[in-house]
Amino acid sequence: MSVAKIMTIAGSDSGGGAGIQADLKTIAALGGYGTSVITALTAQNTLSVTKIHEVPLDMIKAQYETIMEDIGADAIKIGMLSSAAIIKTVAKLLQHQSAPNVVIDPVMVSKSGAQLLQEEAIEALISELMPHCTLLTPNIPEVEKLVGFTVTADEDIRRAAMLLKDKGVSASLIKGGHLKRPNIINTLFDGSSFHMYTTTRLDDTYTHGTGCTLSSAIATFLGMNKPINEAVESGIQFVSEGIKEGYLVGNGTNPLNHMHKLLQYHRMS
Ligand code: PXL
Repeated sequence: MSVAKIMTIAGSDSGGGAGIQADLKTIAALGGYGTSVITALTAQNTLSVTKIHEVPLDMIKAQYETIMEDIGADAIKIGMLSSAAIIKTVAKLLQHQSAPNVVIDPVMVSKSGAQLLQEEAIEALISELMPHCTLLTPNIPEVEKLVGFTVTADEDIRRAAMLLKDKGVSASLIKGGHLKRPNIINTLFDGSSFHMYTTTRLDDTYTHGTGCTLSSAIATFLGMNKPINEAVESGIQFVSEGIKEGYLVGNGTNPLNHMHKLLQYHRMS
């Protein structure tokens, strides 16, 4: 049978809730075939990140090229990149093999507060990587760093999305979870029009891995040839359901359930 091939270029979360582990579970749960280019290892649980080890640049390149030479990719999700050198390496790889459907989650800080992208790498993210991006999925603190102004009102969100487009991003999904509003409003700018997705704010106990899961779900749907607005809507729904069925794992921010679509099987066992 044929299957959508989805590559994740991201960091490993040893605690299993975010990063590569969240991506591969999400891709599999949605019926895609996941491959991975690991950029960094984190020693991490639901409470904190205790250590980060970056993968050497030539090994990042080798993972990408080896996958592409044989398997290929219908979509690529990009998460934690850690340093400017890794960003430049990944940008060069994308440029060389003009990849389709590139979803970039501009990961900067983990839920537990660890710095996953060095501050001085933000400039490289903007200039080197954003021009390759089909969809960028920043949260509010991330978009503020990328555009350089405070984002609170709807008009700030629209202004930020248009500025991101000027910087080379085809489309952006600005996630409104950090804004102090009763509901969460996520705003998609598809390059010409705005689409708003309003969801109920759920208990934030089960939110470790939500950003990674959302971007890999959207990449999977794009790889399956869904139009961008449907991919985003289905991705948001997938994350909301995952939070509702979250796992009682660890003593910090618990992971969402990436496998909630398979609960019918779990409940039979
Ligand atoms: O949520 C951002 C993120 C991305 N990548 C890795 C992470 C996290 C958050 O914990 O661990 C590897």
